[in-house]
Amino acid sequence: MSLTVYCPPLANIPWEDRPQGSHAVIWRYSANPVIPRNAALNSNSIFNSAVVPFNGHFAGVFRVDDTRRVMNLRAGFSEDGLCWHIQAEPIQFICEDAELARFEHRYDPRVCWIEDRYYVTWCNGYHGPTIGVGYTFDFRTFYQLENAFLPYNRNGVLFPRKIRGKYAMLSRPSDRGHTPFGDIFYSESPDLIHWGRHRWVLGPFAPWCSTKIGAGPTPIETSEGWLLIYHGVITSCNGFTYSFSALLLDLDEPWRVIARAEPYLLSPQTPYECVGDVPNVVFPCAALVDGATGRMAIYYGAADTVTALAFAYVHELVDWVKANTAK
Ligand code: BMA
Repeated sequence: MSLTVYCPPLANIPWEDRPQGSHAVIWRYSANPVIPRNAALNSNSIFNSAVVPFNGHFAGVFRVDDTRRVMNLRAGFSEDGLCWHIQAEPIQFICEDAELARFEHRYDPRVCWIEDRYYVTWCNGYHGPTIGVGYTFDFRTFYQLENAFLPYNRNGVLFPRKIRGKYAMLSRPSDRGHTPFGDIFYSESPDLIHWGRHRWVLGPFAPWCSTKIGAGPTPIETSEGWLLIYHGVITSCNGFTYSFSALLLDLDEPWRVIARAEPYLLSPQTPYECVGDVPNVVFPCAALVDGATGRMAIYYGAADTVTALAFAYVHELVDWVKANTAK
């Protein structure tokens, strides 16, 4: 069956062909890391960040930990999705409630175009981590809405359209620290303020993700279901190792998993993934898609230090998920 990818064309998607002789379903950018740790003023590290098409080029919200090791978000712009200009100052969200706007920490942003604007979700410190929600039209002025959930929660990822008439979000309830558990849940909202009808989606199921899992980039709509890339964690005697894989969710009832691959898709294996402030981490937060060709450019944080890029085709990834799902 031929797959339909419900995404607009993106002819200028960053892209590199699969290396000669390789049959891999995903391959790394040869010039990784695409964003080095010191690509912004006073940055200790730039990782776990979200990019989207913007005005014929690209824009994004970046996790920049500064040289004080304060975790915050900065906007950035790029002509080609490869060379990024990341702002010297963190985003100042405009928020009606000073209590809500007070800063504890902000990290791991996702950006999702819905209807008429770019929504940003992130891990927002409010007496512990929870899901911050905001929006922007131009990546210059940002507005902050209510937190989606009570603490503690992380990895809030919006769907790019309403489902059954409601906004929809995946999230991962957690604890205050380096959470040693974690399942993905689905929630819906009439207004992006009030969230409910929570449904369990998936928990750890294979050794590579036996500690916890969490949604990654905005889900990609296809005729076979929502293609979701997500991270999973295994605990070894040396701590956590973060890999990522992919699964398919039902289009109308996205808490129902149609297929999920047993193996990981990409695990930390290169020096920039294995060595850094937190070794052995690949953490995807964004995927650009060219609806015309199915090309994907997946942006992921590597070793909590730099941002890396990998390429795939949506239709090959969907086939791979289905072929690697346990019968
Ligand atoms: C998670 C988050 C991510 C980070 C990962 C690995 O709990 O803090 O930002 O990449 O741990 O350290």
